[in-house]
Amino acid sequence: MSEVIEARVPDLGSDSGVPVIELLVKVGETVKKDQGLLTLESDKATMEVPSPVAGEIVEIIAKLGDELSAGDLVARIRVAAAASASAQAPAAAPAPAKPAEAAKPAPVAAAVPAPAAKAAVHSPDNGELVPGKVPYASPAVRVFARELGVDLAQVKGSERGGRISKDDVQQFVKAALAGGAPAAGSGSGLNLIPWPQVDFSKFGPITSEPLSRIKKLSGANLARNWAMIPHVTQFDEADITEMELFRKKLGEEHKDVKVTPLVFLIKAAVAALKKFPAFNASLDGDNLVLKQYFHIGIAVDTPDGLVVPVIRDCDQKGLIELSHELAAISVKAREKKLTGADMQGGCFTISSLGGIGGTAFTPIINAPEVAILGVSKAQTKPVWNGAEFAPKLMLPLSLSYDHRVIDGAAAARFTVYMVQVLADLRRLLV
Ligand code: CAO
Repeated sequence: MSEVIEARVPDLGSDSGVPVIELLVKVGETVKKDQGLLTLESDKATMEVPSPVAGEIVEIIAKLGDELSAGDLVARIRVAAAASASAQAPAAAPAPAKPAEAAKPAPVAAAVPAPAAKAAVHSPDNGELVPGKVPYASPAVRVFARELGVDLAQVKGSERGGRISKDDVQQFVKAALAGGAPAAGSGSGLNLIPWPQVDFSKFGPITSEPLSRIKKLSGANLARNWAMIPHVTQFDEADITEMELFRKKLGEEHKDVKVTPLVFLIKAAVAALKKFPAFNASLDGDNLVLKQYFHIGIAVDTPDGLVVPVIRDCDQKGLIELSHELAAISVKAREKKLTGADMQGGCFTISSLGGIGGTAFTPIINAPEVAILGVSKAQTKPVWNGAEFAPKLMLPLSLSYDHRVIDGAAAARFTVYMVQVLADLRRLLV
């Protein structure tokens, strides 16, 4: 019977966990020795974890978003017959037998990377190559392509074995800009003209500073989401006059935490997500993945840029518990202590600029979510009640939604429902 090998993360040269940004193989797939299994991306480098042997993927343990460190288990690989003998060579040291594994029929050996395996982890700076990946390109080239927004699947590699070089990516971009790339006229690609190159110092004194890491990361995400998702924004206003009285009362009763309108918005959003499940969904090719959990992302403004930590299971939490969690994640965000895990798994995002001002805005959807709620500053306005104008505290809501998934009528119903809930919180009990 063929042997099953454990592929583990090699020495990353750092103690902290590095997030998995890409899974490069599937269960059942045949891999070559040294073929990339997954990609890790730290703030300094992108690295692939190579397969220690040629064989078939039996199980993939690591998931997208996991933070991995040296020695963590990535996958189990059944060694190809020809490679079986070499897999028992010293580089694939036998695993300390765990009782459960010892009972399994196939012998399991851990391919704990020998020191030499470290060379298979590449940073964008050293330009080394990991073979066997489709699209076949080095981490450095993939980082380069990602920065330019180039889909490597569309680029033809000119190097041996169809490997894509940096030059191939540059040629692809040049051809696209000249209108000659496959993208032009084919309905794919943006076919944009180049970004204006301006020497601003010709017009007056300037200074220049690098964008923060958060701005660079969030900027790339925002640009992709804005370009790829057909956004429509639906506006409405909620009468929160009574909600405000209740909020102030709660604030007096709970002096240890600040209760802001945002926690009421979280509860109203959860109620609307329950009533309109298409908003609690993500597109996966031609499928819509409907989530049965209610994790809400909150856009938090920090000196370094925008981050979106996620509050989990908001359907199971009350206003005070949510207020404590909101305070905790805001502090964590501003102290730069959020981990990758804190920002994953969101279903729907709320971006509240209400504490600052403004009447409305068009928030950008936080993909793969399909909708985001923007909240502006509540103002007292005269509202006609059928007999007279009465002063009411009105809260402006701006719901951006992915029109591929959500129709305009559904978006209008969603916001109308949120408005009803916020105007009369008893609806949360219905
Ligand atoms: N209307 C009127 N007042 C509001 C309000 C609203 N919609 N929302 C909050 N307020 C009030 C609060 O009640 C609080 O008043 P007091 O100081 O008198 O108690 C004040 O504004 C400040 O609130 P806050 O900002 O501290 O708290 P919050 O819960 O509303 O928001 C947080 C928390 C972390 C979301 C917020 O601080 C933040 O970072 N917002 C910016 C998000 C952002 O940048 N979005 C843009 C995304 S698109 O680029």
